Amino acid sequence: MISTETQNKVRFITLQNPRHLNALSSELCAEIEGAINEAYQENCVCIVLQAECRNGVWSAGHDIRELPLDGSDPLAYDVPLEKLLRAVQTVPIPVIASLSGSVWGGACDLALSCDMIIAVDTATFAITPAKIGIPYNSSGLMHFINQLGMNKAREMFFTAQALTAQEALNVGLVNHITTTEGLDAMLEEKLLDPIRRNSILAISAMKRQFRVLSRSTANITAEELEHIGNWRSQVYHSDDYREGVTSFIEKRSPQYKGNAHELD
Ligand code: YXS
Repeated sequence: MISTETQNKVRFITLQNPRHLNALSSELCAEIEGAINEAYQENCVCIVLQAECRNGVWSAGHDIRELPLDGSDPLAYDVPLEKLLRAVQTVPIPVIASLSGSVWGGACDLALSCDMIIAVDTATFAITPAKIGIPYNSSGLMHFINQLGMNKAREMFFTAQALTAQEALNVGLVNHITTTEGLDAMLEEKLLDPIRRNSILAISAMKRQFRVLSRSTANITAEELEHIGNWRSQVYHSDDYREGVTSFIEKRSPQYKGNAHELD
């Protein structure tokens, strides 16, 4: 249901079930989650989620046919889709959603869970539980509130209407939009090449910090603050940090050798 490819330390994970509009079945969610963890274990510096679209659909969201009708929570903590969303948010390297089509429901939340989104100008974004009578879960609502602010989040959930790519760019949901023909080139130029040139040790520490800070309400626990301090200290005591500073002074490109696992 997926294919994977590595290009110069970046792992591309492609959803390949267009027949079913890449509906996020338990099987597909588990395959994507496994590929994400594998990319990190194999020391990739970045992950790109992309899809083979049909009818302009990147993914139609949770497989509706799998939604339980026995009264159990369709979005419980341990359902495959929720485990996938957490895997995207916690894997300590950047995950980029490259959207060549529309995302619906849980697929919209999957895109929001990524660190950045690049999309074609015909992409649309819809979160549709209200259309299907589903009370979305709190962690999902928090994603949208954090990314979009209360009013835009409430509009998306209450109307279940799709945002256009331009509207998504206007509210900061999307980092870049481009044409279908220009998507891969812009992804490389704007995001992948710069990330490849930078220190993955520093990036990984900051991804871990973003995760803690984005989940914090008004107060962060003392332990979380100390954990952040520890990640940062490991980086600024690292060879990468010295290499970053030295290479700048010596007017040459940095050659980083750090590894995200050093912070595990
Ligand atoms: O009739 P066949 O067997 O060919 O199947 C049809 C659709 O039933 C099927 N399909 C899906 N199957 C399972 N889960 C889905 N989410 C899903 N979406 C579609 O795919 C075949 C082609 O669909 P069709 O004819 O409607 O294609 P289309 O090109 O006319 O329209 C594409 C869509 C995506 C606009 C349309 O299929 C659609 O609106 N799908 C539902 C999108 C949606 O609401 N997704 C949210 C799923 S629930 C979820 O993600 C969370 C639990 S929540 O709701 O809380 O966000």
